[in-house]
Amino acid sequence: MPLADLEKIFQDKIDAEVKIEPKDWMPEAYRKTNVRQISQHAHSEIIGMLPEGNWISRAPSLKRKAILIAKVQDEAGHGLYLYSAAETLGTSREQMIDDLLTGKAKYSSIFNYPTLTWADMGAVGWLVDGAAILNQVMLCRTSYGPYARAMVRICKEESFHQRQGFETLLVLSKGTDEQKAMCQDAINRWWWPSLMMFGPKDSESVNSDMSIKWKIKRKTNDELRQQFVDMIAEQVKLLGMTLPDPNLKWNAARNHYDFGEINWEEFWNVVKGNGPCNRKRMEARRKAHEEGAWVREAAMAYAEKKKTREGRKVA
Ligand code: BYC
Repeated sequence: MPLADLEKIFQDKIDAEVKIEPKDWMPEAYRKTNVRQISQHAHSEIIGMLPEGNWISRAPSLKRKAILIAKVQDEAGHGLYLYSAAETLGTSREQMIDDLLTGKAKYSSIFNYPTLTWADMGAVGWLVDGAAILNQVMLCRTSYGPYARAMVRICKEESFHQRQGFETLLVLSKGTDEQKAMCQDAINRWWWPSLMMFGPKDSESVNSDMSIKWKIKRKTNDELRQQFVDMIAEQVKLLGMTLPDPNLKWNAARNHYDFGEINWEEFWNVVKGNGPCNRKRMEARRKAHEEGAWVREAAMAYAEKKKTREGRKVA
């Protein structure tokens, strides 16, 4: 069939809200964009375990420790569903992981900031998972079937994560003066990096036009960021805390909150590998990969053995 016809069938499906499945014809650029976004998303889930993993051994009670372990374990699961979704596009897990370890693939800028106090566990859950969830609710309707289906379960788990973060901060916000100050300090440090999670301004977002046309993204970076600001500006009042932005103000004419300018220089600096924890995160990831080599080898040897045994039974 001529290429133009294949492209028309593909775009008609997208326009009619029919999901694209692994064996369907798709433009090479659609495949590549999905591999890029899904694998970067998977890497973010895996690297995202590190800032919170930092607090498992120091959680203030057994209950808090159990909750945090469950959350971090969920993030590992999310990474694995997402690697599997990307594999359906014809890339291998080894390739994706190699791209991460050699610095070719990105992961979310947010995980390059340090988690300094227990309140950071609350702020990460409330703000970071809160930002992630807005983006991911939209991705439940993304046009690539395996990605959309992975997101449904991920969103259910993320909404629990966000609530546990908010509850952690709520307890601190009703505590001693020191705990209140710790809560405010964590919000101050995580607010601006959370806004950066949504990516560059629409006018600077190189991938958005095609991704919106192909319904990989259903909302733009700025639309989601505004939705997040509107949501958090209200929720922060319940904590009796403030957001560190003197320009945050309700705008009745727009029916949205106005907010101050993001430090884009900081954002690009972190994306390029020069954030406060980029090197540390990659070192930890490389170490874990090397130390896990024997597990991968053992799993492969077991799979081979099982295949040979089953082959013998059939013979
Ligand atoms: N950080 O054209 P644009 C979680 C890059 S984890 C780093 O707008 P796009 C959690 C972008 O990749 C959830 N890089 O891109 C886990 C592009 O560069 P390339 C993470 C960023 O793809 C553990 C360039 O900038 N969520 O919840 O159309 C514990 C231009 O940008 C960032 C996802 O991964 C950034 N923040 O839109 C707790 C969601 N932003 O690739 C919580 C899935 C942009 O061309 N991803 N860049 O070299 C997406 O929805 C989209 O990829 C983005 C960016 C909205 C992030």
